[in-house]
Amino acid sequence: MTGEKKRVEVCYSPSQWHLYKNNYEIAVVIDVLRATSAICTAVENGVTIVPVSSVEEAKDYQNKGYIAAAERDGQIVEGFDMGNSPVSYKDPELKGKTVVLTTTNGTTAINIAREKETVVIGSLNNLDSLCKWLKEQDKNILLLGSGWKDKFNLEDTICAGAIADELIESQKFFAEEDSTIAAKFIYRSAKENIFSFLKASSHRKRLRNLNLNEDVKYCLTPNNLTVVPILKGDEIVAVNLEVEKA
Ligand code: 3SL
Repeated sequence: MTGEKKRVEVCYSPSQWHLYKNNYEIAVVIDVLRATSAICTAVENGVTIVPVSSVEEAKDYQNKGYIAAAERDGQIVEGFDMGNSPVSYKDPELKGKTVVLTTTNGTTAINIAREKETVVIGSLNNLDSLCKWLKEQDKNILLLGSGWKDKFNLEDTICAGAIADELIESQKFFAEEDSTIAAKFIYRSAKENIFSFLKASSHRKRLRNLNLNEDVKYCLTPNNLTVVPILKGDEIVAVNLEVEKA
């Protein structure tokens, strides 16, 4: 540890990445509904995830014999057996396997962030263990919300605000951007009941219309997982919390 405070900031969507990206060693990619919640669930269950941006790339992997999962606009893409419902990644049959995954926003955000030295995956599900690990790193951190098709969304902002709040409160981090201050206050307003706070939000409505309310409840449950998933080459695997530093 240098003893010097490090910086933590929030970027609301991949479309703003170029405005925020400089001077951070760690990027945390967040897509609460549902990509990064699904990835955290998968990795905790011993599944390796290969995130790809397009359906075509996922198809190429599938043709080579990989298990491939694809979601667009909340639905499983035709020709794929899986999408990004977190619960589907709890299947004991998947343990020890690799799944190639593409989603509308989350996997693209991961691939945008991969220019950083370290990319880790955040969700409400792994909030506490992720914050604990981030506090141990002594690095500058950018929290990237995946948003919806390049727009701001509330759920990723709440999660980013929760992480920023915890890191700043530890006195090891500071923030200067208004995006971070706003995310922190949105989180503080939402934290007692995130599910009801998001009632009118666009993505909750979209998923409700697809009968995916149970997935939403799962994704909005803080700390039901302890994994910290990290991008290593093309694969997302679990950080070994006992020994690993970024
Ligand atoms: O945007 C994404 O990456 C998806 O998680 C969206 S959805 O929750 O499947 O609609």
